[in-house]
Amino acid sequence: MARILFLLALALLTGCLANGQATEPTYNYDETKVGTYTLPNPLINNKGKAVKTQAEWRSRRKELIQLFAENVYGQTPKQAVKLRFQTTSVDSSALNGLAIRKLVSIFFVDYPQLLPIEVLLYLPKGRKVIPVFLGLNFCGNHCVTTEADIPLSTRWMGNAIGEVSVNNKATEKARGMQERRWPIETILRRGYALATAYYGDIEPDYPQGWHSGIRSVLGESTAPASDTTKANSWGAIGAWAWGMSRILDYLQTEPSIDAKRVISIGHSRIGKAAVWAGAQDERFAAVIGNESGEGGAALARRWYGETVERINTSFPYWFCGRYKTYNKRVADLPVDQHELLALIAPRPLYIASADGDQWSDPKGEFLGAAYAEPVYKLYGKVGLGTTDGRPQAFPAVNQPIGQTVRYHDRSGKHDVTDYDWEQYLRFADELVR
Ligand code: GTR
Repeated sequence: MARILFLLALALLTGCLANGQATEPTYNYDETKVGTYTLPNPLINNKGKAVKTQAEWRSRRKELIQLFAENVYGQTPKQAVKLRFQTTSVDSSALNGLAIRKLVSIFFVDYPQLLPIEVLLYLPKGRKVIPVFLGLNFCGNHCVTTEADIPLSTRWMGNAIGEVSVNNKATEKARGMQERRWPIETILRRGYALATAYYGDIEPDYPQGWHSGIRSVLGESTAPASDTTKANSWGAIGAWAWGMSRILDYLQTEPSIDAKRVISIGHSRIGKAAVWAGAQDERFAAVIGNESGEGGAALARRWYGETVERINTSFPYWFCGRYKTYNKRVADLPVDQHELLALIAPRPLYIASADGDQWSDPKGEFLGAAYAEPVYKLYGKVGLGTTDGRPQAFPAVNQPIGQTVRYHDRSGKHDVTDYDWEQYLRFADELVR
């Protein structure tokens, strides 16, 4: 009996430690345990002064970006990087004649040791000046379509993806694996282009991945491998966001693309990057964060689903070192995620959750979007909209709400579905065209 109890205690203890939990859980699914919190006001500047005009917001905006850089994502290097765009293939009759398909390599001229970002671009045939959805993908360009002549990515891939990658390399089985998440033909038929690239081209998603990514040559993380705990060094999310801006640099040179209508889109960890990219880089005309969760749209102070402590434990290399110091004192963070979303204003923003994805905290994502409202108002825009000056009620599933800022809580699991895309296309038709 004593032996059984001992083994049970050991199992519980090691189980907890394996989950990164020392004494208490680092996530919460109990709404009654969320507690109370006070959010920082995006319209009070660092000196405590109220921000009342658009001109004052321009300065406040810079302060907020700096606060997110110093405390959450790390500093994005400001220096310009020389790029060379090389078109490696053009198929003027892709997808059974629906599309022109281009493969373009983005080379880093001054860093020949880095492999290029490989961009896959689908343009609807017969259209000029086309708005575009730009989103990174999780498993290589060969995953988003079954078109057999797209080269299989040779970059590092997570083995967790299953048989589709072996020894951290993609296999032929991966072709089209995430096709369902990228309804390319629908997107093209609606008059949009799609640009995508593997996020691992910018930085492979594992703790030492930065050694072969952009952070090995740019920014503070060129310091020793302990870099991810260095206060301001940028993390992987910052790198992926930076990479999105470099793809936008390329899109600006592509004559058939309407570079003033490039929509930053991303799911989950890539959703965090898509929002941070859109917040910093105002060339993005609109932003879509699909189930971006903790470190994305979800309020950090709302202790629900994944928490700051949990994400910093599981994925320390995604964020800057200082973020970890808030693990047990989230209330001391000088920012919260509604202010990240406010940085998108006055541009259109779509935040989406799924009711089967409580890890991302749907309500926290909704409130993140709702509390960005005052900044949209400063621009004479209605964001998500309010009732008696307060956020409106959390909507029922599959009930999109809002105006310049939109939100839905889809039924189903953590994913990107046709339902999500239908809302994004409608949003783009109404607000980006
Ligand atoms: C989870 C992580 C989330 C989200 C997700 C994903 O493990 O905790 O924040 O990023 O991965 O990217 O699918």
